[in-house]
Amino acid sequence: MSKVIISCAVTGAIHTPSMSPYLPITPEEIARSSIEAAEAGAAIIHLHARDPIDGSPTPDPKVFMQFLPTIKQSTDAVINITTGGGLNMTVAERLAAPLVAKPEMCSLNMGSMNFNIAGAVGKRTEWQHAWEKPYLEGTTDFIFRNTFKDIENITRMLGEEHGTRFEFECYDIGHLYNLAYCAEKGWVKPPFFVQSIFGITGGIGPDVRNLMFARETADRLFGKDYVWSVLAAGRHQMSFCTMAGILGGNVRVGLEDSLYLGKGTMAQSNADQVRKIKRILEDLSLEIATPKEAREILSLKGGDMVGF
Ligand code: KMH
Ligand code: ZN
Repeated sequence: MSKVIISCAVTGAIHTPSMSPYLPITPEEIARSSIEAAEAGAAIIHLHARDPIDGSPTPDPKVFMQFLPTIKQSTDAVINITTGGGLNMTVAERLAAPLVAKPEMCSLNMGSMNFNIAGAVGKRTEWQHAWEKPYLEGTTDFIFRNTFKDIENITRMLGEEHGTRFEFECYDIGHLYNLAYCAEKGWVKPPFFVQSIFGITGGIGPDVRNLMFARETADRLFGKDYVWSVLAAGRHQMSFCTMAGILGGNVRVGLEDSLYLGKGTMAQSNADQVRKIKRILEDLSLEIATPKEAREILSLKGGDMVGF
């Protein structure tokens, strides 16, 4: 059993400011929350950016550059920047910051899909910002675009040209086959960091049999050429990460994927979620990978080989 890589996705583009007072919004909050998460044991920090005024997702490289150097100078964590961006961003917008930052890692979403987070509106009637409710409700009519041409372009523009490696976001079993296609085409090189995602409406559901099938399918398609990680949305986050650890996989937590620490308890920080999964994994006699070990496992280019 190799050591477990803990990723932490600190803010994302799914949850909106009104949903939690603990969601990092400003560059200072994103930087501080990332540093705390790294200090708590996260080897990889997955990052989106937000408009500091209204908390809406932004692709603006200038906003990313207000927190990337601070995180890099304060931790040894691997920085992983989203290419998924926020809902309704064009692919070109989504790539703007990664192309400036040239990070060690980026997310890469392995297929177009419906990406419905309208359920997050729930019974809420009070919203801090006018954009929040329509943003969420609009996702019932939203297609998250990730064509094979998009994927090829991203692997070329970031992978080939800047040595960026990828967290392959696989929301369904078919996305694993899409990754195998990309490997056959030579667009991507092993080891493949496969992030199996459960519980997004539009992707595969959070059923343990799906977790097992994803693991078994990835074994069949990639053999020793992949490193498996798991994230699950909302209330499934910790149980799926625990099962992933037991199955020899790695884990992703963070307020991007769940605002909770446990049933009815909001997470007051990303670090709280990192500490919780670290405690669970260590109680299972699993060891946690350092950023240095994560770089070795994932063949990353090194924390200084970046554009920030
Ligand atoms: N929001 C997560 C379910 C990305 O940023 O490119 C997947 C994700 C995608 O983090
Ligand atoms: Zn993300």
